[in-house]
Amino acid sequence: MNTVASIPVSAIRRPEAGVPATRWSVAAVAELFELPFMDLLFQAQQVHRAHFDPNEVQLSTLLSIKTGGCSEDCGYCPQSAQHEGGVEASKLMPLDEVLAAAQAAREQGASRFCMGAAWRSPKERDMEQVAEMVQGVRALGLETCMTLGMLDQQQALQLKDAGLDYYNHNLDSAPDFYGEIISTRTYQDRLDTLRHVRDAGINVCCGGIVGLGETREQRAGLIAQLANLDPYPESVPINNLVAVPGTPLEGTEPIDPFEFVRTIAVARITMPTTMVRLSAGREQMDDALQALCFAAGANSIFYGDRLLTTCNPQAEHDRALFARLGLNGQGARPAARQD
Ligand code: SAM
Ligand code: DTB
Ligand code: SF4
Repeated sequence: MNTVASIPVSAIRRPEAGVPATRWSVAAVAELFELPFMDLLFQAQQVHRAHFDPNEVQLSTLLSIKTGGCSEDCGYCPQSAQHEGGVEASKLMPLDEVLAAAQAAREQGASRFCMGAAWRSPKERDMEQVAEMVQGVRALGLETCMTLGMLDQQQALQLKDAGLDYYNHNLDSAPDFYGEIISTRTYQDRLDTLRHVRDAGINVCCGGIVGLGETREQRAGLIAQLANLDPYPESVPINNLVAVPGTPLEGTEPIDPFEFVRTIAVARITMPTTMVRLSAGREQMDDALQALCFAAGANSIFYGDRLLTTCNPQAEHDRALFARLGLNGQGARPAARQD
């Protein structure tokens, strides 16, 4: 079990395949959160530099391929049909429109294209169409990611056969807070989907949201869950709640920005070779706060003017920010995981 007085980088390196993951207790993760801010950032930078070029940030572009009308009741989400004034439901986007968006993303400099659908889980009749999307986007030379809700083993294998590189499915919160936010699917349902994705040989993208009204202990609980997945995810999106009008979480008190940076740093320390993605919520952050997130070990962003249904900073603004910080927007990869 890790303690955090001083963690030698060698002790927290990701274990080789087949070796059980280093276990993180919630208490040990909570101790990281308690560190003085500068000590925490310093430790996170050390871990980051041991595994990555600290000036590289990977760029993923999102596209909502099926928007709104979702049967689930996730309290943060504007796409749930259960919330008043949710976004209008649309049908699955035609392949040519998806490919046009992917091409545009590539031209803007994205290395990964992530397609999201507002589904509880894909229906059998949808699978052929989404498989064609994966094949088409891959043929453009982009990495592919999908987030379609829960998958069974067969569906995960179908996506693997189509060439899917990553599947995004978030744990969202600590197990002891989860029930406050979502009632229509269980924490175990999410873990089962993650197992199916892992067993199919698809890279796992799994993270969560902060600022839902959870405690620091519960943020530590989320990070411990992620870090103890065996192996831990290749990609960990950390979303800051976008409190959308009409959702049950409208009006939620925003989290202290330094606490958000702490969450990034703790994710970096506990999952040294993962891509930590500074995800939803950048539109509400200023440039200085985003720079702190990169200093804390974030090395990926969603790039492009929209997330799924909400706004993201303009690509031009991100390019200017990267230039000011001397960051390269590329397909960053850890040395340990280079193909
Ligand atoms: N329907 C699929 C699912 O839930 O797995 C895929 C799309 S869902 C929108 C993907 C993730 O986006 C959620 O798990 C959540 O972490 C994040 N998300 C959704 N709405 C958000 C919001 N308002 N603020 C921050 N993150 C959000
Ligand atoms: C993730 O963790 N964040 C992205 C992506 N995975 C699919 C989605 C953020 C959605 C923010 C709210 C919206 O735009 O609808
Ligand atoms: Fe549906 Fe996903 Fe939104 Fe939950 S987060 S309501 S499953 S689209």
